[in-house]
Amino acid sequence: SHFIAQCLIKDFETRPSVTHLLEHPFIKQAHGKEMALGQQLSTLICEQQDLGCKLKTNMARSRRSNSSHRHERINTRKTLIIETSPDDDLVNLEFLDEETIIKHLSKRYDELQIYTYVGDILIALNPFQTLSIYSPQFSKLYHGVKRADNPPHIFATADAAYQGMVTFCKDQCIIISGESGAGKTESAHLIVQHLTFLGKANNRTLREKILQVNPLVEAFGNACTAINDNSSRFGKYLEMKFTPTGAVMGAKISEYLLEKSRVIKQATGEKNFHIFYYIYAGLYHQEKLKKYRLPDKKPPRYIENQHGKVMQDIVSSKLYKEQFDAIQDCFRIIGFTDEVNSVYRILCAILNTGNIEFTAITSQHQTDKSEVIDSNIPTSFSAALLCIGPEELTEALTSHCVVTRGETIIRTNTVDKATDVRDAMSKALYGRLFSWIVNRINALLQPDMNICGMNVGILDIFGFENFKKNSFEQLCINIANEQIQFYFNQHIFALEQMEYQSEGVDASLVEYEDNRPILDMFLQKPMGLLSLLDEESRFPQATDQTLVDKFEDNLRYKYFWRPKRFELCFGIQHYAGKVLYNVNGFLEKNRDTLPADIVVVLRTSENKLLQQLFSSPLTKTGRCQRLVIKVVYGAATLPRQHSTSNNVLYSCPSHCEEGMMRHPEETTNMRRQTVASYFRYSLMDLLSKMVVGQPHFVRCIKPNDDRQALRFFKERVMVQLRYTGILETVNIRRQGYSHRILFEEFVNRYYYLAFRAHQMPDSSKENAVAILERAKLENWVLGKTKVFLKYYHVEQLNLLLRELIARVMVMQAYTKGWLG
Ligand code: AOV
Ligand code: MG
Repeated sequence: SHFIAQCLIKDFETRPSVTHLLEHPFIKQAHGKEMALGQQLSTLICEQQDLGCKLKTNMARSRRSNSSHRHERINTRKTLIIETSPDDDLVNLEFLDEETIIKHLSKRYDELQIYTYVGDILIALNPFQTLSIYSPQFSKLYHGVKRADNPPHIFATADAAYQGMVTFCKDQCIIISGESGAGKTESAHLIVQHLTFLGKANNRTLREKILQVNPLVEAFGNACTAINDNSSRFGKYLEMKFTPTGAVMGAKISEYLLEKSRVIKQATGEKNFHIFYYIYAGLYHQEKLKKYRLPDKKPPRYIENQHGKVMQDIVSSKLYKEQFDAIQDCFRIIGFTDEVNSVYRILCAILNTGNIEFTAITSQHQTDKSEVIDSNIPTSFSAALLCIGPEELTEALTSHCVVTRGETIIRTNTVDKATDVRDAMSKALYGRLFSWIVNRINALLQPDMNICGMNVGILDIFGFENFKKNSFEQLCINIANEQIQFYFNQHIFALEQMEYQSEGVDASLVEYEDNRPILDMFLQKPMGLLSLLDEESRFPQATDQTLVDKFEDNLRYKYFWRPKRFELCFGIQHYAGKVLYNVNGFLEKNRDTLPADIVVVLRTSENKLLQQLFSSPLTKTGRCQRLVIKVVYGAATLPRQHSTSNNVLYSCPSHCEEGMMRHPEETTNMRRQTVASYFRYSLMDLLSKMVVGQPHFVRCIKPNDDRQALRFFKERVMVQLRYTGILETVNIRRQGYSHRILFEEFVNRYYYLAFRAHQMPDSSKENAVAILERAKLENWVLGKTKVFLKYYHVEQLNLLLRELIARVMVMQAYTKGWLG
């Protein structure tokens, strides 16, 4: 309906008034989707008027001119020039080697062309400066046109996903990868921006709500690191839901593995999650610090920069204050109610909890007892904000219950133990609050369940990290990146080449770096690194030393090394480079225990939100059955008949069979969940979501480490191109056939191009050939059961189909005298 409307619009261009046509029966009857089409048409007419007919006519004329170089002024105020160039797609380069690719990317970067295609994959170089190429005019420019008509752009990728979804009623998935600071999160924002533009037929409020989701979630999940001032400290999969006619109708976020340890401690030069600074600065300026029981002379310890910065830095920051206002707006627009007050109370309670300090009590009989210092002020503040008793909280922090032979004994905590309990409580509060916010957003943006819609998923995870000191968090982040790289390889290389062989198609094979052995080393059971970590975490006597020894004794892989026998570190040769990990704290971080005594106290809270957070274990209810995992891993994108034993298949973690996943911190009688096992589950859950959609890849590249505009460091880019396999990708896109469609599906989709509507031809090979010939495509081949197409063929076919249908509709409209 969208393109019929577009076509009609073109026809209406010369007519003075068109609005009466909205009421016309043709518009109302088309496809039985009366209102959708009517609204669509009305929106397009408004857009048309906005843009000015002249511009549109010029653009259409320019497109018709079919020149590869064209100049267009699309913004009268800024006079921006849009120009296509032969190196927009690296596949078109005559000579192909690393040097040539770098030379072209560098030249393009100098000209601020940060985007380049490799066939259907988009390379995005981080510009490290604000570019004026993301305005609504650009959204219009990249809407529903042939890709080669415009220079490469992130909007074109979003548009391809949207068009793919609407045309074939198939879910889509945009996978954004790249190292930390390469521009994944910015790209994800731009994709959401363009998708809300494309799907705007429905309602404005919803659009505004969806646009607030990323800023809100990122205030809680992003933080300043040594590499990126706005680094994602969690993985995010945002699904935008659309009606069958392409109107946006809701959204859903899934979050993965928030780096909770950041709440209690940050590495040198790094900061806590953004929200803590926003709230402190915001409340300071509103003179509400007292209400939330926060100190006004010195910032709370968790956000006090231990590295030389002072209170003034936080409260005088205009940015923090403005962000606080912006976050309040986000909450309001998305539809949060008074709950926001409880969110602030919990955040402030966490800050107060961090200020609780302990001292040892030494008496004749006991040396392992601790008490709270400073007349309990932070403790009582924290307790007041959490609506729990201060004595109960103090008791839960400084002692714990042990049940032996049916008898409950109370044992005291040492200062170290009490400090650990305090920090565990802060982490648990923050982690659960974050999950609650995500769940609440999902409830508020849930689409109408009666409409069977489709979605475009956007994956933005934490990028590959290699700091001076790398810990358990970096290990998890880097394993997740290995997994995404593996998925890319599977999709681009492995599956394609397996199909050439099984279908008897003669196409040269491309060699690529398979990172499956590294993933095996991490994920295999029972001898993979994560399993060994879990095993060691179950021994109370285990130490960092025994852990790293265990790794060294069992991991016989060339990707693993130990620099020196007695040092508490090990190295991994990841797909993206060597990383040295320090095992200090690995076991504790993996166990991530929250003492039952704290849960018991928090459950007594009178605060409704807190009751919700702790009333029952938070669960992820992903049904993670063996079958799902089998499909997820490796065999995922293969058609069923090719699901051979060659594909990677990892066994499902035992807990998945229960159909639910407990939060790892929860202490139970069952065998306790560790962060590693939860992480493994999260990866599977993420993949199971991704593989149902048609993937689109965006590969973000960081041109320099100084975060400077217009600085292109050849060596730095070369490394990223190498480990992401760009040269091989160019090769396979040039030589290969990225689309393989069964004859039956092909004929069903495109028969209209060669047959009459009522003919309903057989889904035979011959009919597929008839369509291909009629469409005048070149360079396709036939397999035993499938048509093998180049990446650009599908776009050509779809455009032909759209044009044909539109022409027929307009002709019908004329024949019936509606437009005459
Ligand atoms: P990341 O998501 O890949 O890192 P970001 O998307 O946060 O990286 O980008 C880092 C910074 O680069 C941003 O804060 C912007 O300043 C700049 N940037 C990136 N893309 C653009 C763009 N298209 N236009 C202008 N500036 C841009 V991490 O989350 O750390 O893996 O964990
Ligand atoms: Mg990010």
